[in-house]
Amino acid sequence: MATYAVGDLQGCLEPLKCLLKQVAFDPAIDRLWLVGDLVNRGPQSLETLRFLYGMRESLVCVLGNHDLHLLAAAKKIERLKKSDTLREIIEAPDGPVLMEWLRQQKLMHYDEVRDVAMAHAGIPPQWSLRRALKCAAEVETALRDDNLFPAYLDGMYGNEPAKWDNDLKGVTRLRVITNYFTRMRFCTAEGKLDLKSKEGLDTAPPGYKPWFQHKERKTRGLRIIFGHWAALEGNVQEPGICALDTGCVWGGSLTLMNVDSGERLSCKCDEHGAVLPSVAPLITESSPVSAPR
Ligand SMILES: [Mn+2]
Repeated sequence: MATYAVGDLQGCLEPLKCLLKQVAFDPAIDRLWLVGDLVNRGPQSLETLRFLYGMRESLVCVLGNHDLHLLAAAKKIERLKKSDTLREIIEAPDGPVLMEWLRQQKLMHYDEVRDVAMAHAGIPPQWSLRRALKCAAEVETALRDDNLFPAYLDGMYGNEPAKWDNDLKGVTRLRVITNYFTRMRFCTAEGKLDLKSKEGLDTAPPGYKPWFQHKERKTRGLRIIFGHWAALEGNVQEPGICALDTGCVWGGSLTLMNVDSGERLSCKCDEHGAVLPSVAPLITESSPVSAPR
């Protein structure tokens, strides 16, 4: 029995299958954690969702910005962009079932036994684990509630307010929480977000840092698995922080990590997010299992 975490799939089903085969993944006993952004931009968004739904009992999944965008587009709350590859899901006969399943997923996962958390973009520095779980639960409740769901999606888009305040109410409050968990890269120590910069660690706007680099970060010591930030290429030298988005859909690779050993396996992809047939998956690196407390 093993537990693995995999980076942003974005509809890249073949690289996922390739990695699961490499570790002889057995859905009956093994577990797969997904950092979110299961769909969009890549070649097989619908097939990816179908595949995952078929093994849903073996999954732990947190939602990413692209997953939420799919739910909003399906409700006609947000229009599809030219680069979106989500129409096939929205128009599929089983689309409603797949999206209903997606809607039940979390914004943040915490494994008490391992003391490991997972969120698509990360956890803002000013939040403790407790606060983060509470905030994630607020959005998860809205997602699952038939009455709150449309209003939540309708109010979800936007970069403001840039910073958390416990006095925030309604969809504004849910929007900030969603931006932290699904879109964050750079922020200030107080958690003020910059949602425009998307490049590497050295491109922080003045006064901003990657969310995990703030010295005062309240989740220091907690292991955190995240995706979303392809420009990091999976390289973060921060104890306990595991970056898994290695840009599969952009001609990078898909990364699978054994949650307990930290061992990583990568599958190289072409610019369409398909497996490069001549390149065998490689064990690329190990990262420390436990962070200093
Ligand atoms: Mn993302």
